[in-house]
Amino acid sequence: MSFIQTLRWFGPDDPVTLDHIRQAGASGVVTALHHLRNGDVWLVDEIRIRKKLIEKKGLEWVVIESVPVHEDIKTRTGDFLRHIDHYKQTIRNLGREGINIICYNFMPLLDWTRTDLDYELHTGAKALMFSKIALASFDMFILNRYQAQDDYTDIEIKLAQVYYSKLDTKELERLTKNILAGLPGSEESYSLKAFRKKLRNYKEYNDTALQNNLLEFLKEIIPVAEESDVRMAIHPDDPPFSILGMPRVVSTPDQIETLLKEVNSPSNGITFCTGSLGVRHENDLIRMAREFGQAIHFVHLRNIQREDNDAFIESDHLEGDVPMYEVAKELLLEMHRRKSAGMDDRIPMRPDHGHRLIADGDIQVNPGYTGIGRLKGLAELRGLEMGIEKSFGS
Ligand code: DNO
Repeated sequence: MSFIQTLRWFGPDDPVTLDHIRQAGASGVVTALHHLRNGDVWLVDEIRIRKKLIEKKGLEWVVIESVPVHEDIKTRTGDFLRHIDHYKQTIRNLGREGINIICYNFMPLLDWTRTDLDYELHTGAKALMFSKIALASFDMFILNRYQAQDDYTDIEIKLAQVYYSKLDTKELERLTKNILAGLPGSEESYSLKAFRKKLRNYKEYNDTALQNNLLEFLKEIIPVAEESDVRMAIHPDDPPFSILGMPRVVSTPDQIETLLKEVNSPSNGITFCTGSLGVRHENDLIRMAREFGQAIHFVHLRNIQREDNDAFIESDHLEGDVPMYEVAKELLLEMHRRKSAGMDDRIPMRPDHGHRLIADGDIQVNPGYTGIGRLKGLAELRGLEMGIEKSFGS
């Protein structure tokens, strides 16, 4: 029993091409129509053209990552009803074209966030990292968010002051860009001024208020996904704690349990992203993989090394604080369970992110989405999977 091995592709402009993906040994592609505006309906013709392009290379488009959720839906303001209708139509169109897994997220304003995209590891390879202290100095001294200090401890404030005082203009611009310009896959980017304005929309929001809006959204779209034979797979918050005063809804087992229970359906599930969920040391990933097994429609395998002051470095796939062997074993057992129950058994998996290695530095790749770094991650995970399977006697 094996994962469907996939790699993410950012479309025809991605320097890591479909040919590269095939050479890495993946059979599946994870992509989205990134050229569309957030909120547009994905038309059948456009989906079909993209699908043909992938199939011509002998690959299969197995997961959409992501159909972005419009900000109006997250705050249930403005044009949210129209946007929900559009979202439903996109689900129907994707189902019609036989693409049955949709990854999405419900993070306010920013998708995934890192503060350093060039962190040098002891090997000389480059990794992505997140530092809460760097984020705090951006928050308090660059963004100048009102009452931002209230969200940090005295020690964090002091460390952030020191961090900020050492930044030169270039580093300051880079930090701002890393946070606001949008990492690959985030369909939004902001200037400081625009971001300040948007942030006001979340002033009154705590986690529960945003969770209610997520549940309302799910109640609307999940019946459509069921009819269309589509499985929705919400991606956890990354990082899995509040940043810049914004609420979080998919960071803990309780939050995941609520969203699965309140809208109970085989079409309502999750993307099990070990790198995102693993940042919270109290998240027991082995247990979560077991307990949420049935609802896991898509897997991102990535490792992280937790550092002091809520920082983390994206480590090698098999090294770090995520117990990758045990987690992979649980997920493989889940696929065996599905098979014995006569169900659709194989879960698509992608090695999430890769280091910048060897020739990765020669081309302008999307941060985290290197060719060689991800190929290494995939190869290691493939070996891990084979070892576990052999130990099962399969
Ligand atoms: C980062 C990714 C995110 C993720 C979206 C899902 O590398 O895991 O871009 O795809 O948040 O909607």
